Amino acid sequence: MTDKEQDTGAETTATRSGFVALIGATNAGKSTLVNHLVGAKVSIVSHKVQTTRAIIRGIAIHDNTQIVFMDTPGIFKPRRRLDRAMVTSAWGGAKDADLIVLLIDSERGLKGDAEAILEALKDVPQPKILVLNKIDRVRSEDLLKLAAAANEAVSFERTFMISALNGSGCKDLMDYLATALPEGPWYYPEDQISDLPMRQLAAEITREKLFLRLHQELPYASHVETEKWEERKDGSVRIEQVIYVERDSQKKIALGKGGEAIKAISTAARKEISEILEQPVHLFLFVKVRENWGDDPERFREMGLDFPK
Ligand SMILES: Nc1nc2c(ncn2[C@@H]2O[C@H](COP(=O)(O)OP(=O)(O)OP(=O)(O)O)[C@@H](O)[C@H]2O)c(=O)[nH]1
Ligand SMILES: [Mg+2]
Repeated sequence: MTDKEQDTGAETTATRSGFVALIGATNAGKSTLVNHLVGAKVSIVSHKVQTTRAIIRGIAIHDNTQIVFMDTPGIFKPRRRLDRAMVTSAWGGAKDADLIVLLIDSERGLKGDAEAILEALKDVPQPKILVLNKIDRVRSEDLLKLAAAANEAVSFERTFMISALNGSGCKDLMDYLATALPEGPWYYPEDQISDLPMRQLAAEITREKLFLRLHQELPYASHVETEKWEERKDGSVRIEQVIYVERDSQKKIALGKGGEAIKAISTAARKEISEILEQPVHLFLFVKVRENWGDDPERFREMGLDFPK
């Protein structure tokens, strides 16, 4: 048996592996789907738009196939420099993939960004799969109409209708992807589920709590970095993170009255990081004003984004 093969008992089957890029408008449910398919939280999710900022790889094994999902930032009309970097990164993810999955929020349909993405997809050479998500929210007649309209615009290999939230239709999608990817050795060790270092995932989790708790412009004006990570003798870990905001007024909102907001964010983040690490966590959050972090190449590098000129 070579390392490309696995003993299934009855016969020897070659392994398969490959990269699947999930692209779509912001808020379509890409990160929710990746987490569901990987079976663990690797990418943060919120009800707000533009939650994911850089490509996150979530790794799943289905039968003898290792599927590396690339969760990408939602595609939308960029305004700020960070927006441009996010959208460029999303299309960059598509370039590197064996298969492209376009995720559409069926409730929103082709309105807005989805239509422009379909247009741009026409020039993408890889095989493309259409996935209509959030079917728990729409009538089946509407789904069929949407599937027909999207298939008219782009030639998709297959169409799936799923709910990333409750998992319906997801097994069919996985069955298909597992056989559609090419034969070859696995890219990652069997037990690896993400390529994100723990320090960065911990910063992302804090950013998710910030997105969930704070409103209006603040989530978009903020950025979280893990600055210190200290394993302690008693088995706990001490983590220090900095929340960067752009203005003093935003710092006040992030802290909240009597520190109420930052305390709630910190408690929620600590609980989740501790569950993932399976060890007690002491989390210290600091809010710093850095006026132009959105134009600072160093911050982009930290996020895993190229800095657009
Ligand atoms: N009802 C319903 N809600 C869903 C489903 N999938 C995702 N959502 C919700 O849609 C919202 C956006 O989900 P995300 O996974 O963050 O979407 P995204 O495409 O990664 O968004 P960006 O990272 O901003 O591009 C969240 O509130 C999810 O809970 C679904 O199948 N049904
Ligand atoms: Mg996302």
